[in-house]
Amino acid sequence: MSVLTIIEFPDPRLRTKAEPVSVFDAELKQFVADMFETMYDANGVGLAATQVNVHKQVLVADMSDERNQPLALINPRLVQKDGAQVYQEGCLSFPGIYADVTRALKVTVKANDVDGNEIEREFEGPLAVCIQHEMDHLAGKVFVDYLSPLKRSMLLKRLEKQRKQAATA
Ligand code: GNR
Ligand code: NI
Repeated sequence: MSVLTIIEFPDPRLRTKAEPVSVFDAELKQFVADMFETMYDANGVGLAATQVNVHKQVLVADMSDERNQPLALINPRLVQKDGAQVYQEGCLSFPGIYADVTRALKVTVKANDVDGNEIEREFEGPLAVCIQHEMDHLAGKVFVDYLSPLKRSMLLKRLEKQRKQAATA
């Protein structure tokens, strides 16, 4: 097991589109275990493989307070979305930055589990936000892409400022 390095904006590798997984072997299971370890270590509620510079369609999530409901989706495909919700999002690739984003309230996703079985699941509320946020990462998209140019440049300046302060602290 290992904690992997999370890449941060504006690293251009965050724009890479992930490739589908076709081999469901022990190496994949080890990678998923490392992604969970990395997500829990960073106190995140989700993590996409893109964020650890692995460009395969793999995401993990756990929105439970007890951190005991791990969910791993391989090759996730959105098959239905309904309604809308606004949720304040953060991202491990944008430490300390938060912004309201509007997304679907409910999503139905087809995916593979770590053994390669086809699964279909419905997600609603905060977990649906998380799944959409992670699926965006796999497509090379990040949450600030949804903001107005003004709001985005404000937040990105804040990110720069926080980094400079952290460097001299
Ligand atoms: O830890 C995370 N928190 C979060 C909060 C609101 C909406 C989405 C997220 S996902 C984020 C972890 C992360 O960056 N996943 O890509
Ligand atoms: Ni993120």
